[in-house]
Amino acid sequence: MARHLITSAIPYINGIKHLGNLVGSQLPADLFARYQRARGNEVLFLCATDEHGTPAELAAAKAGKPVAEYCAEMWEVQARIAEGFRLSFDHFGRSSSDQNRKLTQHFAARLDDAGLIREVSEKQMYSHADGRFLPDRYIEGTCPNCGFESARGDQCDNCTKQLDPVDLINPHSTISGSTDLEMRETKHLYLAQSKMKDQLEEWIDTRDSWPVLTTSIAKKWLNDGDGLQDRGITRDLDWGVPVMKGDAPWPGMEGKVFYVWFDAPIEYIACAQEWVDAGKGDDWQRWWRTDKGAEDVRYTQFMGKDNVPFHTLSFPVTILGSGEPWKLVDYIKSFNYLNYDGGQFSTSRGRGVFMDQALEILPADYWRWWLLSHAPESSDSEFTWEGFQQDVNKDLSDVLGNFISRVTKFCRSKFGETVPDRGAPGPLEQKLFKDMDAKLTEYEAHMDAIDIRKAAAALRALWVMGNEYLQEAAPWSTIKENPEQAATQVALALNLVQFYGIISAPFIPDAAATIAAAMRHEDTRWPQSLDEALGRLEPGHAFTVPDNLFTKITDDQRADWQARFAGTRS
Ligand code: B3M
Ligand code: ZN
Repeated sequence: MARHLITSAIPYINGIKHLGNLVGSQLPADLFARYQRARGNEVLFLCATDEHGTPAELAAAKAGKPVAEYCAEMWEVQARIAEGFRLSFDHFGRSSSDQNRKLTQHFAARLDDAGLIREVSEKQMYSHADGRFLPDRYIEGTCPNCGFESARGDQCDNCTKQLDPVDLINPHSTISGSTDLEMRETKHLYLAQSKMKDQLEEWIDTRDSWPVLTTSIAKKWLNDGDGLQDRGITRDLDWGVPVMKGDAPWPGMEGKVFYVWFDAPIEYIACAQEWVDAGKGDDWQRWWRTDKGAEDVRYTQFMGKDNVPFHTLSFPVTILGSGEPWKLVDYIKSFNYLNYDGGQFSTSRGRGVFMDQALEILPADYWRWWLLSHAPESSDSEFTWEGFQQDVNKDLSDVLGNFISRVTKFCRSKFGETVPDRGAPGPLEQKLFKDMDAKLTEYEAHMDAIDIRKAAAALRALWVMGNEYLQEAAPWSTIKENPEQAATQVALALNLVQFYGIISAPFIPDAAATIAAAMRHEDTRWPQSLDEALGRLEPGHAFTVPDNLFTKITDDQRADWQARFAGTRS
């Protein structure tokens, strides 16, 4: 039994995420976690909310609430929506937890002991109009690297370059819009990433199996000359992990907090502690400490491409620099962007479909199937309402749903609600077994490799094979001359229904559960072989006809939603 540690990038607390966020981290991570569990492997799947820094402060201010209260409420909201999408986290934590505060302060102390932290007295943007320093997202301006005009103080969304607020050209305050900014003296801690360059490069070079998207971004910032600059890891903010050296005060750092991107990835570890402290597990170290059993864990991270530099450079520096035996990531699955109807999804501009809205109009399986089968893996992909309607109706309703409905209803009308006796397979069945066997192997290989679109295509092909078989075998004709042959065909088709439920569960867990319940066979073990899987429902086994699994999206609905989501979310 293999052991899989799986983390999804932890979404910012500042509001409800859109479908582009979902498909770029939480949803593919859930697919992989469900698949590994189904294969009988041990899985720890963690996610949390990213609660510190300017995004949280700004959103709380906008909502007119104290930031701690705002975060607690939004955590509930995000947790409930995650359940709605059937995201099967073993724990959904919070980066503002005590566990993360302690661990973050611990890492800072270790890094300081290792000589990797230096104090820098620097000039920072101070806004007269706002009466405060302006870190990160409180400043926007033009990216010095690519010229993008709305680059933020910590990162350019256009070219993914990590920035410091002082790098921006024509900066202005995002609080007041004021350009009346002055450089003032303030002291901060810097993480000496540059000292770790060789060690980091060696580590990256031994990760030969990373996807191209991940490696290219990592290498780009490692080698572009100024890519691995030392970075400020503290901020002049109220909300965040107080800068302390372990338990001890850090002279000169009073009133400052760690930068959100310093403590956020540490939450991956703290979240495992939260999982234990919540009574859901009893040993987090065997997942995270290579001296305590984690050496045989395979650790996979999921994230959008803009998060890659922090996971390939900054966080590994934190871990490697600590000199402690923490588990490092084995595989980073990163994603391009999902666009929305000819533009970009945008949280700040409220453009696109947000997770709560999606669940209001359709069940989770519809979204899961479409998003995963169109995951932006090798390039950006686009959501359009026409495409969504067409693909969901075809794949889920015409192909899978229709097969299940025809088979179960036909059996009920001719043989009753039990699996009929099954004779020897004929040439048509032999051919089906052969084709399906090859396709199942292909499906598993793509799932193992986290090639999501290819996996979805293989799964769809398996559904199509069942339909084609039914069409050719035509038990509704066979039954007239050869009822025994028709019984054999129907018994096989019922087993296909059961089989589809099992292998489709990582993509569409609700439909899979409905199928298992209707077939009165809750045995969801992954197929040992095709033969074994297609023999699970024996003659005489009782079943029921499931309710219509997927209702088609009508043109009226589509037009309605298209109009409803054309503007911006208020
Ligand atoms: N919260 C960015 C995002 O939600 C950030 C990810 C942190 S992962 C440690 O896209
Ligand atoms: Zn840029």
